[in-house]
Amino acid sequence: MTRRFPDGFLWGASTAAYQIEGAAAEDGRGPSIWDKFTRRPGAILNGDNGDRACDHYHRFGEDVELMKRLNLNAYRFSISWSRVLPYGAGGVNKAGLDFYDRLLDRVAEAGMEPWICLYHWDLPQALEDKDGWLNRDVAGWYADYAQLIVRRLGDRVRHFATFNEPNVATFKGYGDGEHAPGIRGRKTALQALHNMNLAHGLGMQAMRAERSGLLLGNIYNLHPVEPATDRPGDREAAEMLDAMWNRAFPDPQILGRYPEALAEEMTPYIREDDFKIITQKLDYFAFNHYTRLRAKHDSNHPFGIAEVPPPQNRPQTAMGWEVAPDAFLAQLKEAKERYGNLPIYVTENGAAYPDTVDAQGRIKDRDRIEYLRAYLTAIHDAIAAGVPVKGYFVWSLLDNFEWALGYSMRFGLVHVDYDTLERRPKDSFHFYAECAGQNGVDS
Ligand code: IFM
Repeated sequence: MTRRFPDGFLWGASTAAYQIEGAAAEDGRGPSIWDKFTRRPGAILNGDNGDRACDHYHRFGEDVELMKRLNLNAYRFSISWSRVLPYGAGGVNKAGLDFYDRLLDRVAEAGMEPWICLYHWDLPQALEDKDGWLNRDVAGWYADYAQLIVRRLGDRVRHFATFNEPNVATFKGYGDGEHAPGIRGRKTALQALHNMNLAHGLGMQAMRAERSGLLLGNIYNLHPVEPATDRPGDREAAEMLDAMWNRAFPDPQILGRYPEALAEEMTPYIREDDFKIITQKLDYFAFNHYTRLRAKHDSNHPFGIAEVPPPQNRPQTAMGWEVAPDAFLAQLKEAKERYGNLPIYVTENGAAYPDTVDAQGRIKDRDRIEYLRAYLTAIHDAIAAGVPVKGYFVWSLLDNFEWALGYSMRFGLVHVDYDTLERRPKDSFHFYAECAGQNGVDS
């Protein structure tokens, strides 16, 4: 049976600059924190980096053609801040802006609506050299950058998102140190978190001052959390993970307060009127979702948390993430209940599996197809239950650089041969093209 989605539903794909663009030192791009972090011995699996990635910078025309074949009506990508502002502030790199012009023109020709995310984790290294997200001034630098992008690209783009998964950028970048810039600490994570919230608020104000009629939001990262056992330590760890992972950004930005588990500890960072800046009206509620999380107590972690893998009898992806469409449905319902009746967009969802190219050159990624089918069915169920889901963006169009895991994890609908850079649609590509084409999922 085909479950049809409401008319006008958005079928998209998401990517991120550092993960696909490559051309790291071309046409005046400045280094970002990921260019530096990937040089740290042991930081990235196999010593991989994004210098060349999928070479999307030169092959974007071919990639937009692939999106056309997918029947997409939306494409979400991020801007590399250091490509347009090599020093983070001042000194605009015209060649960098020109690249995004060319990309947007192609996206428009292909009949897709562009969604721009301003920050997908790649802070200019020049700003990190001034303490990056630990320096309150970063909020102003970010707002200037946001304004520049809207000034230059806002005539062709309506949807802008201030951040992608700010929780990951702070807690992995400045908390457990597994992501750039690789800082480990509790206070550093909290300081970065507050400064990122401030940047969101100032960025929203700057974009609205620059242009009217934009549709603005932030892209959260929401995953229901369970304690690994009933022990008090594990319950506390789950509560803290829920606060940090799920609530630390949408709560202040929409509800005007930090979650209870963090509230007291946040007070040293909050100045008078900060919440007036942070709590801006959002035009949509966007979030990324992949799985359900389990937490236990770990005294070596800055926040006392260790993530626990799913029980062995549960299906899981190559990332070790449980396939749990029931958790997704619960998350969709909770988003509506907790944050009000904003239009909801799922801006990332997908799965990594160890794909292989067979002798006929085909990639039979049945697991990924079944994952997508189950998660799209959950969206259909959510809509039937009154949750206003307006669009879905698969992660990802292409296999790409999966941060600390380098190129070992393949999330794409399109296989990328990292030696030749040849793109090869997987079976899931055809599945998703059919869903987008018929505005529905067969289940
Ligand atoms: O690759 C990432 C992406 O950059 C952010 N969301 C999760 C994806 C898979 O880990």
